[in-house]
Amino acid sequence: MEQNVLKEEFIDGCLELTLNRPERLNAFTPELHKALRSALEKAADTHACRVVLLTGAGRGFCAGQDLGDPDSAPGDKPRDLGASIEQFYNPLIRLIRSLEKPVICAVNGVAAGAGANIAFACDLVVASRGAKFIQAFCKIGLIPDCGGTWTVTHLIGEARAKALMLTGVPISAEQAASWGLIWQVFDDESLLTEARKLAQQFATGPTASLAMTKRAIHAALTNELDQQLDLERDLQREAGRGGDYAEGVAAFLEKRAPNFKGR
Ligand code: T3D
Repeated sequence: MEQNVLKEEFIDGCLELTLNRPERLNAFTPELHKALRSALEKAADTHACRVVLLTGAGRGFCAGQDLGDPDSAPGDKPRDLGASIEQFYNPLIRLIRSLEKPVICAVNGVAAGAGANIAFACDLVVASRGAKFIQAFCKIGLIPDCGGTWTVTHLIGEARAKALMLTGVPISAEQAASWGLIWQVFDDESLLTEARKLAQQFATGPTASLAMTKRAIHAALTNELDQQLDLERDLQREAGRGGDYAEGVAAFLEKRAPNFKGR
């Protein structure tokens, strides 16, 4: 079994997770899936963890499923890919989306197949100028997974989603940002520093209300305006009962920085 396929570092409220199979462009094996799942579950259960930062080791972010993994290769009897999605990829995307703290993805290089769509499932995606995004699935006779057909279509619309997914054409980080697929592009050397700055902002932020904002934005993708207005009322009520609201207002009135506890 490979060692250390996921690097985990907890610094000042931020759990930094680095996919660590650089020789395979951080492609997913069952071991990597299990390690990432367990780290994210721990993040969910740990109040002191206020933000997660996901990135990749080496020159790539993630090339999706490891196509050379002996358990993944098509054999005489076709492997049940639906089972792989059910066991690994879908729970991962659900975990990222439902995590009650921001998940930042720092895409440090190529993001292909599931690697691209895992990035798009995160809350804030920043990328290095040299990164590219590839819906590689069509090149190997598969369909886009990890919620990509949903996320990408919502983010950039049907025409562009179809073009990316039916052709597998790579797009640059700049193009992804200009289309609204990701948040910001940084020079390769400064990506991690900038992503960590963003993480520090969240690590001292009003985590509970940020989680509610995340929930409301997700709900907006399917709600009618009336439902959304009701949801905002309910979540604002909840936010107003939290200690961070009282602290935020006190800090404003006292002209000082707030000391949010994330509650
Ligand atoms: O199976 C299931 O469970 C269902 C779920 C599927 C989800 C999926 O993600 S399906 C899509 C899988 N991913 C791909 O199809 C992408 C395959 N990779 C590529 O197309 C290219 O590697 C890239 C475009 C990502 C990067 O190209 P390039 O030229 O920068 O690098 P490279 O030389 O192709 O790759 C470097 C090494 O990484 C190379 O190994 P080597 O020759 O140096 O020993 C290459 O084989 C390896 N590598 C890259 N991607 C994968 C991989 N090894 C295993 N699996 C990979 N996905």
